[in-house]
Amino acid sequence: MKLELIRGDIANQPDMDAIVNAANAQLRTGGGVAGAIHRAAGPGLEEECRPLAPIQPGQAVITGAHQLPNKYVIHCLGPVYGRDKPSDKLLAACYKNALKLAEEHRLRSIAFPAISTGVFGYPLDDAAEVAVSTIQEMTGTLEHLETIRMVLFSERDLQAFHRQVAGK
Ligand code: AR6
Repeated sequence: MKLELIRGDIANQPDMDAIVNAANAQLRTGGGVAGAIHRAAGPGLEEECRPLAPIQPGQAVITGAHQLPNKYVIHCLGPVYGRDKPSDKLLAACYKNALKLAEEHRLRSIAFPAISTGVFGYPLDDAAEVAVSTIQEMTGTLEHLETIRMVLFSERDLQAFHRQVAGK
């Protein structure tokens, strides 16, 4: 399994089987990642999401990708930092549950944004530590996934993830 770190837009990852949405509990469009994904996917995505909502912090659900170039969108509800506790366990559960869904669907590639680090206020370095360590812990259980890509929005975010992978 290869862990890639890139700077980019989660809604523009055409070579990935699935992209992960940093969703809200109602699985509606919103700002940030959710806004970008729903805009690119078109209204069919929100329609497919409606009967699956609400979801709980740490939970993940899978839908089709509609007008996105991917096969699936996996929607995760990250913890609101300081409110949904324990935040680190709930954030780790997002990554674990998304990876489990990807495996169940025999996907070979998945791209994640830095869940909870925008509107939900999770400090970036701490979130990077949870994301990278959870992905590394799950590696042994992955049969189908070959590529896990973290798509970071800014250079600063990308560097925080690089530091985690380098163990610094
Ligand atoms: N591609 C990759 N990363 C992005 C993109 C993008 N297009 N846009 C923003 N980011 P957020 P959350 C980064 O707020 O904290 C929504 O309104 C962003 O800089 O999207 O889990 C939902 O409706 C940040 O580092 O997700 C929820 O209500 C990270 O992605 C709520 O926000 C996550 O930012 C979810 O909050």
